[in-house]
Amino acid sequence: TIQAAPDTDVLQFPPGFLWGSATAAYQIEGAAAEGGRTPSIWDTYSHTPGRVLNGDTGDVADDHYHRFREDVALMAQLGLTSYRFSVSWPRITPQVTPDALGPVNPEGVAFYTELVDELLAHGISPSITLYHWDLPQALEDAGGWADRRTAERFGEYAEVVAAALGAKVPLFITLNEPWCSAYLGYASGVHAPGRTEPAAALAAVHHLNLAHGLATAAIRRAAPAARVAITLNLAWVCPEKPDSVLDAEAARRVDGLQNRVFLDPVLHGSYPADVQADTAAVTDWSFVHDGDLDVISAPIDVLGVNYYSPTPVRHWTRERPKENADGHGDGTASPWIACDDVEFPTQHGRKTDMGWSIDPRGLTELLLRVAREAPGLAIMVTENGAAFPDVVDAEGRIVDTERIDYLRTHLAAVHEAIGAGAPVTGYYVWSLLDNFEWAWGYARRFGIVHVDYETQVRTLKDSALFYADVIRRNALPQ
Ligand code: PNW
Repeated sequence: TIQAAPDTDVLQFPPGFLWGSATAAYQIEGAAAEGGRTPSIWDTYSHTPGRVLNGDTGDVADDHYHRFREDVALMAQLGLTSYRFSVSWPRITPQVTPDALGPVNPEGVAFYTELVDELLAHGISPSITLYHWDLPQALEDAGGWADRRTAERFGEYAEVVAAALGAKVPLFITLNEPWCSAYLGYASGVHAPGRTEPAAALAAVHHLNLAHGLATAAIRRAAPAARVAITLNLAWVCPEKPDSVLDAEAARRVDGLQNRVFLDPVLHGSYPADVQADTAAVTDWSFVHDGDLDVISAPIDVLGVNYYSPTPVRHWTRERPKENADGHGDGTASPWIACDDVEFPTQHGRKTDMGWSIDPRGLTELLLRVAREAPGLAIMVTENGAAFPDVVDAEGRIVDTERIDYLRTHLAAVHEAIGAGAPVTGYYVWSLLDNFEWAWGYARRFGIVHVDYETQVRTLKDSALFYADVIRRNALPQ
């Protein structure tokens, strides 16, 4: 007879741990020109030839705008206790200009109200991201995130959403991954709006931080019961040779630009002096006004951490050709400002379909770092997951064993961080559905639920069944 596995083989999660999945408006909604919505920078970018693989756009995406009830039913079937989604700013205030928010669009508010009500009716707790990259195009036309007024209008938009939904929504996340918005949008140009202007990218960093601070104040006013978070894609920076002074210097630079330039103002009310000094030739940082850091450092309730892959770094010397492991240095612009002497060595070993290497230790390390740096602040893993090509068996089942393995090892990493004292209160798989993967269009699939883009039929992958089992047990079976 087979013996039951002893309890010690099971990694139990804390009671009340939130089990979720995450999506973003432009990646799933479609209905780009419906419900009073006006174009965002991602509409413009994806409709510009050569920007997105295969010319894909978010015009239809997963048609979630029309199918959200079916999608919430899927979430309920999986047993999700929370769902993280984003609100599309150009649905809420489609006539926004740099100087005025403009009227609130009742159709936009109605869509998200119906979605929230549907979630609550199924016992699923909504977590709203206010900005997941779909900036109204009219704001970009006036300078976008390089212009301070974008942050001011964002604060007003946040107040509208918080006033409309704050009584029903326990968690508002101001921004998703400002690193991507600033550096991929304004320095390397591989994301919308596709600009390659390092000075604008650093101004964008500050205006995104300011937008977070202004939105935090707005949510406190309009939805005093809600909790406030920001989601950062922090890097687990690994110097190639830990005892090399030059590699350590490369690591400091990358840590500054990706982690500390966002963590320090929010948690400590200051910008890292070394980052300001390193980038002095690019900008004088005069976009930071008196009082801004007080706004930005208003207390938050939760820090959201998105983690996919480690970041190995080393010093680059002109004596050897530079590696292109970050997809840059090949004629396209780099997202790494003032980092000519830094490179990202190619890693060996398993990789996802994005070419991102797999190392769950980074998730444990990042959660523990945040726990040390912000004692007592709750942490959520607001995104973690992997793209892999579909493996379909003879019965048509999607046997995504590699994704299950990725989720299993990363959940074990979260469990380890909790055991070591990190107050992690929830985990969201990226993503619920296959969706518009930005510059990669529909050619990369992150979903635990498969989407057939011809028919819009949704099919649970094996990873969805695995995740449902984890949720049911509130534990990771070994
Ligand atoms: C995140 N990088 O994006 C986003 O929050 C999601 O919308 C996205 O679908 C998911 O991760 C998977 O890509 C990132 O180049 C995009 O380092 C690019 C990078 C990091 C995160």
